[in-house]
Amino acid sequence: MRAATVVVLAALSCAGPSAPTLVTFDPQPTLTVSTSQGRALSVFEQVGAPVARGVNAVRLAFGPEVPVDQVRLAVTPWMPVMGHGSAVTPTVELVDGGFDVTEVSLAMPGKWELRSHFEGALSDDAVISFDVP
Ligand SMILES: [Cu+2]
Repeated sequence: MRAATVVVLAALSCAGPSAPTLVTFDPQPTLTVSTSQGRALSVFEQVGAPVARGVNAVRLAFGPEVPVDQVRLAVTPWMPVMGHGSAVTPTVELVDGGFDVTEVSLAMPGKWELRSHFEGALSDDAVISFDVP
């Protein structure tokens, strides 16, 4: 009986090797935008937490033809109707096949853009629009 208890506790405490982050993204992109250079950029939202007013995270990914490990990304949130950005600069982390963009602070409801600039192995830009409720 004691051995069985130990096994159960071990199973409960094992998060597994593939859970290094608290953020989990949908397996399917919410939308795909075309960059200035005509590349397809897929946008993934968090599971159960689509982009909304407050602090958000998204994953951006190209197809396998783009060597993202040789690309740097900077993201600027922008509210075009009111002509202002966000007080917080998003954090960009390279992940397998794409970029996780966290600390995306969208303080007001309305249309926001994530103005994305890629440089390094490629030089490209994309504008990702969200209607924030
Ligand atoms: Cu505003």
